[in-house]
Amino acid sequence: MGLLQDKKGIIFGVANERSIAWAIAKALRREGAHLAFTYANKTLESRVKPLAESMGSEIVLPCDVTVDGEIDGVFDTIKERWGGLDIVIHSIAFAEKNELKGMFMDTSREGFRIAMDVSVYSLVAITRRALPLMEGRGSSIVTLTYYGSEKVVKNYNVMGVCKSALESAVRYLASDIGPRGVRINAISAGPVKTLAAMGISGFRDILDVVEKKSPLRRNITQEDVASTALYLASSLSSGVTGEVIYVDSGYHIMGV
Ligand code: NAD
Ligand code: IMJ
Repeated sequence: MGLLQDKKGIIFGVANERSIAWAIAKALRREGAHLAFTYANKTLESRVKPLAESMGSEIVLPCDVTVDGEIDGVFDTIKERWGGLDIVIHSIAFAEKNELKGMFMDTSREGFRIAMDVSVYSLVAITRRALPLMEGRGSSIVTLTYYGSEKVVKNYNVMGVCKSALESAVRYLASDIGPRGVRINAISAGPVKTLAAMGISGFRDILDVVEKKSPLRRNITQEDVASTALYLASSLSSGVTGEVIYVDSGYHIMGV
């Protein structure tokens, strides 16, 4: 029997087969979970649907997280179809491309708002709606963060400020939902080549630095992240909440 036999989970943030969310979905499915998927827009619908169908998922729903009505629609459907929910994977981030270069101090008011809305507020909005379906069944919420929340990483700019807020939100949400038996944690993943890393100038150099300086002397893979997500989604982590767990080959522990 799998670690997640007959558990019900929803995955936010699959864009393609390279997405961290997709690797997590595969790991959860392997352990027996039934999964629902959401997609951000029409273009992604055609990418996400075949992936979801390839693992026998029957629930694939539109959800642009900047639209309250779409998040409502997702949880209305989950309530109707499943009546309850054990796992939420939040693997979403977005900043406008021009905000991910140059100086942080040049971040526009609108660029800041959009990045915070999509990358941080979405976790709050999702958690609030998921809670009634998740309480009292040992459920777990997992989100994704990055080292740029705590140290300055070139070009990460407003996303770094968003990830600081996201990690803090994980702690406040953990305090809110813990008494109702629901856990929430973040995985701080090392750099990995996905759509969200494409076209970022200097990304190759960052991968090289991690390979040279991290204790494990290698970059991480989506599967490394997925294994930790599986642990956080399952009862193996039943005493863990409000935490940020690093899956970064140990990179963040190093000084000079
Ligand atoms: P990805 O591009 O595959 O995933 C990002 C997802 O965010 C996409 O599926 C996209 O559709 C979704 N998204 C963006 N705007 C949205 C909106 N308005 N509504 C709904 N969904 C929206 O890239 P990824 O690397 O798998 O990123 C997943 C998570 O992992 C992000 O939170 C990212 O910050 C985090 N992360 C990535 C890395 C890395 O190096 N790739 C490292 C650490 C953390
Ligand atoms: C992103 C930008 C700058 C430096 C970066 C990254 N480094 C890493 C990332 C060093 C590892 C990837 N990452 C951790 C992210 O959270 C990416 C978020 C992101 C990426 C894009 C690219 C395309 C776009 N908007 C984006 N918004 C958020 O238009």
